Amino acid sequence: STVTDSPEAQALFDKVAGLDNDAGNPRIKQIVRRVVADACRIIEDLDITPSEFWTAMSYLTETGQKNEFGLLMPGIGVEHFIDLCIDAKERAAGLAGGTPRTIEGPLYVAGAPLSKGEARLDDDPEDGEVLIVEGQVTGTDGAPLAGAIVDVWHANTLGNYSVFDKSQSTWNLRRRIETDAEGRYRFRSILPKGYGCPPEGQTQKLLDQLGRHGQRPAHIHFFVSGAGHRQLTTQINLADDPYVYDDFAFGTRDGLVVDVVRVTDPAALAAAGLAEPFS
Ligand code: MBD
Ligand code: FE
Repeated sequence: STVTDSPEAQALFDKVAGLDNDAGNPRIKQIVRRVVADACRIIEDLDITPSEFWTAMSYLTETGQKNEFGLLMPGIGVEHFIDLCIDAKERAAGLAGGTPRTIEGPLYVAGAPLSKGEARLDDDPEDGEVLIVEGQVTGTDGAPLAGAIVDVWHANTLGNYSVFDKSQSTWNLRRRIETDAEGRYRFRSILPKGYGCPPEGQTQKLLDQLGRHGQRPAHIHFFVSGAGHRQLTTQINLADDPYVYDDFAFGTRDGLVVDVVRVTDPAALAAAGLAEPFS
């Protein structure tokens, strides 16, 4: 028998979670009871020493100080695990189909400039390749969705995101685009580079201990929302990136890998209506 399962420990967990009072929030009590009991079971099972315990406390304290919890969770697969849970729930509810969802990540900022049909995302001049993306939003039934909002954000050519990277303008590479009557949208931007964890950060420090890298492939994030529809959180991952199937955040999924088609022939550009890429 284990210490964790002893009446004394179980009574301790109940008391910790306030199960002997009528105040507070029942959901929080349920979660805290479980988190504390499971953490204590780990301490017992893995024979965690006081020294290891305090090392972990320092690690977590510094993770908060450096604002890296949002990066650590995808790095340890927890954010992707939430995708798997949502997938399973939707399957069970008969809600199959549509573009796969994948992780949001820690770098979304609400309130990007909104435009109709198309947008140009690159506010800051950069020595990047011009990128044109176009698409059509439909329901899972395939019917086009007019007036849907495509909220898009991605990194610059150094793999950095505006707002978090203070050297960029506030909304650089972040926009919301409302789909047209056929559910279509398009945008002009620059081809992003993949993101890498800060080399001196807490997430990378843990990844080093696991013998892992902290790189993501080049990718573009999307929230897609339309009246009467569930919001989609997804990304496209660029096929020619060496990390496309080796993402430290486990965000690459079947159906979300896209080829970059490089167009250099002026005639082909004109034929595609891109001789003068829109602004
Ligand atoms: C990113 O750009 C990202 O999308 C995720 C999930 C984690 C870190 C950086
Ligand atoms: Fe990202």
